[in-house]
Amino acid sequence: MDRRSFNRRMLLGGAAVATSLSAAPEAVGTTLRTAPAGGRIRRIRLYAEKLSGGRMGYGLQRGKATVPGPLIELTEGDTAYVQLVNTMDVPASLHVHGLDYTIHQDGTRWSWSAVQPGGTRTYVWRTHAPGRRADGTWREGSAGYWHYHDHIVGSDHGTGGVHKGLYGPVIVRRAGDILPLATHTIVFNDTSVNNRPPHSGPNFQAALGDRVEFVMITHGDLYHTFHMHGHRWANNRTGILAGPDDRSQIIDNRIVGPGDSFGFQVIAGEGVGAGAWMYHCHVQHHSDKGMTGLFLVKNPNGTIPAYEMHQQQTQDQDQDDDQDQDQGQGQDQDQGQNQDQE
Ligand SMILES: [Cu+2]
Repeated sequence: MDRRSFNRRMLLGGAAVATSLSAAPEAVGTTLRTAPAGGRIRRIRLYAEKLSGGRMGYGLQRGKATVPGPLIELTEGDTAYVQLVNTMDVPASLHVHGLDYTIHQDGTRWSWSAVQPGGTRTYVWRTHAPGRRADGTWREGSAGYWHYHDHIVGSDHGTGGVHKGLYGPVIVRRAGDILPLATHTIVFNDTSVNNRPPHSGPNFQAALGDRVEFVMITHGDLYHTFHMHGHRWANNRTGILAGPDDRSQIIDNRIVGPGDSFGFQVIAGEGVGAGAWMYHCHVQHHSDKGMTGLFLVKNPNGTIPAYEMHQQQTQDQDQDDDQDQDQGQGQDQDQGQNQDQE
């Protein structure tokens, strides 16, 4: 063995040893995927549809609407042409937070940007990178965890549409942002999570060590505190520390109110291991009412410590509660928020 290959082997061996000391390492040699440069044109069609149980939802295909609606993922510099097809018998719209749009894309009755029953309308959402203004001040970029929702159904503020499920997540990334393996959306809407029956999740599955992203949105009339067990994140734009000098506060609980949205990434089970990790609203009478779900982190052999107890408890509650058969029993309900909208 020559000197050079010897050194390389030592380096690789050293890295492997160092990594194995942490409980849930990302794979050695894994190259993190990052957001590409922006500037793309994205064409997305969204269908607004009536769903069972009095719900309404947005979907990427006719007959496939979900609550929450599909994730729309952009990079700063991208432009999205979002065509809304209203299959319902009432006017509806699309109003987005955080992005750039003209008054004619506002999605309100006053801006004439609602969509009549059976009609379609294309909303143009633009995004921009940060930069210096002509006056020397710094202009923020569009990057962030945002959301869209109806602004028409039931009232001039879309109170009925939002209440019934017409909402969804938007992520605008900055070029170079770290991309997760999966993204899940949690919406506190009054005392429901994602308009589901109480005590029925949604639950989200991951393998130990996966990089998982959560988008957390709040709607309705109530304030909440979002808490996740066993995991923490940085209270900044990405939820990730930029480096050793990043002074962002590290939290595992965040107060949220109607119209709020934020997001973060975790390494599933990092430092704590696999398990049925709860997330819930920490306002006690909200969590007791069922604003709770599970982040199911699997061991390599597929086991999820403490999951059996939760399943048993859920069955007990299902027998106690009035039976809402509409949305199933809430187990393994990954909302599948990882679609590609190309
Ligand atoms: Cu709450």
